[in-house]
Amino acid sequence: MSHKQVLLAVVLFVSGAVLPRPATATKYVVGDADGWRPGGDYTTWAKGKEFRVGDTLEFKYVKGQHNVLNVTGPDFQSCTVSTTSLLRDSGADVITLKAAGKKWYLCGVAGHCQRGQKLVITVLPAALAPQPTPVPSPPYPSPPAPAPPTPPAPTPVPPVEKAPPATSGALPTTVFPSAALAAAVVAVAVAAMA
Ligand SMILES: [Cu+2]
Repeated sequence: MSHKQVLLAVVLFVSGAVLPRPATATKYVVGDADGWRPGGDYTTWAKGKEFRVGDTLEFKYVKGQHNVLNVTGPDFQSCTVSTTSLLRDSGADVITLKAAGKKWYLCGVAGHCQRGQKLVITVLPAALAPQPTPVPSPPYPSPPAPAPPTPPAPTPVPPVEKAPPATSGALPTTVFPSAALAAAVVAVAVAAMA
């Protein structure tokens, strides 16, 4: 293998097998298919999820029927609608989590917060840069990485063979291609000169 081919093989292997996944922000749809509504269980929905700075929350609901307020912990507990709360009411409110810590959201429509339309989450700092070994040791061995495709072998260039020494006793029974080629070239050259 030439250096070029080795390099190509390494590039194919790296890009196909061990390239780390890019760290992307996660988009959470609050309540998933149920959306943002009274009677939703957003404590259960948030359970086990890892919210990080840079992730987004999307509150989906019928515009005009609900809204989204970003409130304090005490207001969250008491379902108090503060006039200074961040209000979103587009029906598809995307909120980017910009700082770590607890965040409290509720619907400001009368009675909805009391009926469970409230969400508290804990936002973690942004994920660190990709680690060299981000995967925890799995309980079972990982499947072997697929072998990189073998690039087609180049057409071998026959080395220029020197004519066997005239004193050689045993003459070859086969004619070397290069010898035949040389003979043909000589023949053509002679013909051209004639
Ligand atoms: Cu509501």
